[in-house]
Amino acid sequence: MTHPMPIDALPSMRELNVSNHLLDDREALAAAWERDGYWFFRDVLDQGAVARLRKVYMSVLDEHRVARADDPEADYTGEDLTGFPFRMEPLVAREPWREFVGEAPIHAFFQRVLGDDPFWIPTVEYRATPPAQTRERSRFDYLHQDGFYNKGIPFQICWIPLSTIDEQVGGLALAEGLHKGPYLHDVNQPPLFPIPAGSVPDDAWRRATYQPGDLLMMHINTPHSGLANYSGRFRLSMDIRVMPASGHTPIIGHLTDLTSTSVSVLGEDGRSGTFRVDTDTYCRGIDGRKVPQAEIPMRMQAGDPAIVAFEGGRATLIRPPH
Ligand SMILES: O=C(O)CCC(=O)C(=O)O
Ligand SMILES: [Fe+2]
Repeated sequence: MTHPMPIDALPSMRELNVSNHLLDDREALAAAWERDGYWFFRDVLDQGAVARLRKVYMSVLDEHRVARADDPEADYTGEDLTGFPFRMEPLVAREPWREFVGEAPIHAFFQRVLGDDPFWIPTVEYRATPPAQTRERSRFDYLHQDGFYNKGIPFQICWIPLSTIDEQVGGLALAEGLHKGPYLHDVNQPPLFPIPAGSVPDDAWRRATYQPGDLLMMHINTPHSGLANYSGRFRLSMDIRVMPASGHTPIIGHLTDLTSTSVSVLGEDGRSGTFRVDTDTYCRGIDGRKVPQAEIPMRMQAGDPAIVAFEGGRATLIRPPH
């Protein structure tokens, strides 16, 4: 098993660099991004918008009686977690991220930081993580680089805490400056290609005590991992993915045709295309596993919602939106 650091090493982990003072200086922002592979901004997201999003999470926790809707700490009540929607499926269906990014001050902040209109990739995770049931596993949930599983979409990950996430609660740790490649994932271990233990030097790890209003933006190839929750509270966060609208955006819509050598897609924005599929095309389900080329038409079909990324005439990625 991947076990990048001893379980008790979090206290010695260095803090993330804070980039608030670089806002509105595009060159300085770009230099920090190039050096670190992330920007961490303190208290930049409208507190009202964050609170409204958090309220949606809390209503699900309250319904399952695992926390009280009005509890700012989101303390776990101890109620049985059988039947608790660990992937927050009710939110996946309801898509509260759309309302969130549509709030004027949130939209304005992303325009400011991107220097362009935001183009949102609908790959969103709502995380309401209860206290860990065991401390026998590594504190690191799953070390990965999003880029390995999302080839050809140069998005930036936006990791958004919705409650105080201190060292006990865990949250997220990343490896600073390791986004420049090569991928750390082991290409010889299909279908998930895990990162081998020891790939990230211990002194590269960074974390922070996250607060509502903070925003961590990561390069698509920055190695990172969620951290097991060792507190008595829920860990509440959302991660969403953004690109500048003028960038090389993927087509997001529905498949119109799919064989093991070709994919056609019609986008919600009216764009469409037909692209070559080859052994390097990463076709995946929501779990990230790569589908062998010959099996692709058995896994997805015309009519399915999909994101298709491409380079020239070749599809680099075919995946469901979530
Ligand atoms: O929040 C987590 O536990 C993991 C987050 C993550 O992998 C991401 O934001 O891409
Ligand atoms: Fe990730």
